[in-house]
Amino acid sequence: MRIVVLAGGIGGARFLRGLKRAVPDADITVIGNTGDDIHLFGLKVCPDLDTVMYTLGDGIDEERGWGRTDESFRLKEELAAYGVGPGWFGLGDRDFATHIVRTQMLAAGYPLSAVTEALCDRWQPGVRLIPMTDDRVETHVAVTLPDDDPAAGPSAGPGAGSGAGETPPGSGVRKVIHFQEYWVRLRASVPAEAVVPVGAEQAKPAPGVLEAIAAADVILFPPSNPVVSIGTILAVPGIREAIAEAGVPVVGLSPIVGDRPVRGMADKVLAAVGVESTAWAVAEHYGSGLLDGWLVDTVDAAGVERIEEAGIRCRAVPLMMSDADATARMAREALALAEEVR
Ligand code: GDP
Ligand code: FO1
Ligand code: CA
Repeated sequence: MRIVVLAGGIGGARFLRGLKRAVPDADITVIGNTGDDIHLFGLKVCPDLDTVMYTLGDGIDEERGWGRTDESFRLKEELAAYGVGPGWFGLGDRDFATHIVRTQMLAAGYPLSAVTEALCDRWQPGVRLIPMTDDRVETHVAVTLPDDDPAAGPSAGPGAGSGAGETPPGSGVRKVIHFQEYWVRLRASVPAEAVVPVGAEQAKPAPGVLEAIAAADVILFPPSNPVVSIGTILAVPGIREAIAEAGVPVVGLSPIVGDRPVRGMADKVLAAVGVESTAWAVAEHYGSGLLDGWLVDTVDAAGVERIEEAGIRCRAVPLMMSDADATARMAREALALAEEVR
């Protein structure tokens, strides 16, 4: 069975581990989100691709869910001693090696998809991992920073000037910042006013992406972030259309359980696109034009009828990826629902 999975970081990676366990002989292609990518210290960092690669290659720090096992942060400390930041992003010593190899290969002219394949030669994730695009796409978030935020700049605060385009003191400073700064430094502590996948409109699907979708027997949306993970992948022109036209079941699993994200702050970015933090609102956001089936957690069983009325076949099953067996059961449920709608 050929399965295509659109994946972000932790939610996507953990689901994939369960999927591999549920169907060991499946041919799995993962289309990875690269909107979270960031350039730091001259290096190209691809958090979601690395999270999938390390998780499936047994190199992930299980507790954090990102970065390497047995990690240390001595290089980061040395950079900080030179006053070189950002200090808020935890690049570990072992992880740095991945970014150095990636950046070197990109500088030598290899596209990101080829670099990712080379990195996966080491990690043997047991799936084909393809970035959504080889082009640069960066998710940015529009926010109003409090006047006392270090990034608010000199125009903020009492006594600050009020030149053209500046925000009056006391009302905060409107800025567009990188997604990682919003997520990691600010911990989504201010509302996301807009989420923009910068560069997506001009991006082309990476080689193999459209081909894998066209050849798939089933397409799965794991419980990844619907806005900044799966939403960003779908924003690359051609990918959404290819999925809708593939003519095979498309089944998703809700990352929202009991009206909250299981982990992280997906509710903040859902609000930015006008979507409530509920399992059914996320299903309706994808829509019946894209989704054939949707799994919600048993605690959200009351919403099943509403989702089915929207033209999406829905089942309520346990959706907590608490261990490998529970996650494999989720994967089996997703594939069973795919057979029901086929
Ligand atoms: P990120 O890039 O690391 O944020 O990871 P993803 O986008 O792939 O997934 C993030 C989403 O995974 C969050 O919105 C979580 O709610 C969801 N998630 C994490 N663990 C679980 C779980 O055990 N069950 C479900 N249903 N969702 C989960
Ligand atoms: N997430 C954090 O919350 N704090 C970090 O310092 C951090 C560092 C980091 C380094 C490499 C990497 O691959 C991922 C890292 N992440 C970190 C996770 C990641 O950037 C985000 O949680 C996701 O992209 C959110 O979707
Ligand atoms: Ca991510």
